[in-house]
Amino acid sequence: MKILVVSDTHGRHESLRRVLLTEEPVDMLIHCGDTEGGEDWIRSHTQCMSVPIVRGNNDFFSNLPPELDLDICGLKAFITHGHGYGISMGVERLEEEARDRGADIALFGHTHRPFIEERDGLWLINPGSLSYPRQEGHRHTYIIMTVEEGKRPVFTLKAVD
Ligand SMILES: [Mn+2]
Repeated sequence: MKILVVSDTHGRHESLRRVLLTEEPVDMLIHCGDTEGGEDWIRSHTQCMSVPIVRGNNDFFSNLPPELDLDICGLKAFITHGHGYGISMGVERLEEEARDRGADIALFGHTHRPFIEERDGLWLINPGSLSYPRQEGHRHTYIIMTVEEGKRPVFTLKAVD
């Protein structure tokens, strides 16, 4: 399975449009929150039928779910925006929650900085922001996650040119 993981688009879709042109077809598009009202645009501009999106701290009036636990090819993925776990201060509280849930992968956003790290069998993954990146260089980033039953997931960080 090829899964596109994005976050923090904040209603601006120029980069996401380019990512979809480059990466589709994908089997799943995961958005880790802060669509800022863009969820309808996103769902209608991808060919993908599976588009899990969680609510971010700027998604005030949405009825998106705050968090999701998904089974992806036998891997348990915990999806959250992350602001509820003090993610700007560090990943420790998120890591604890993900372990409590028995997750193999925690997907989050909020910091607008890409992050890929494996800690004792738990993957902590943040694709960064496709609209307002804050990491050095300020590139609009996303992650392609490749999963196959019984194999280790592969996470590739990519940037929009
Ligand atoms: Mn944000």
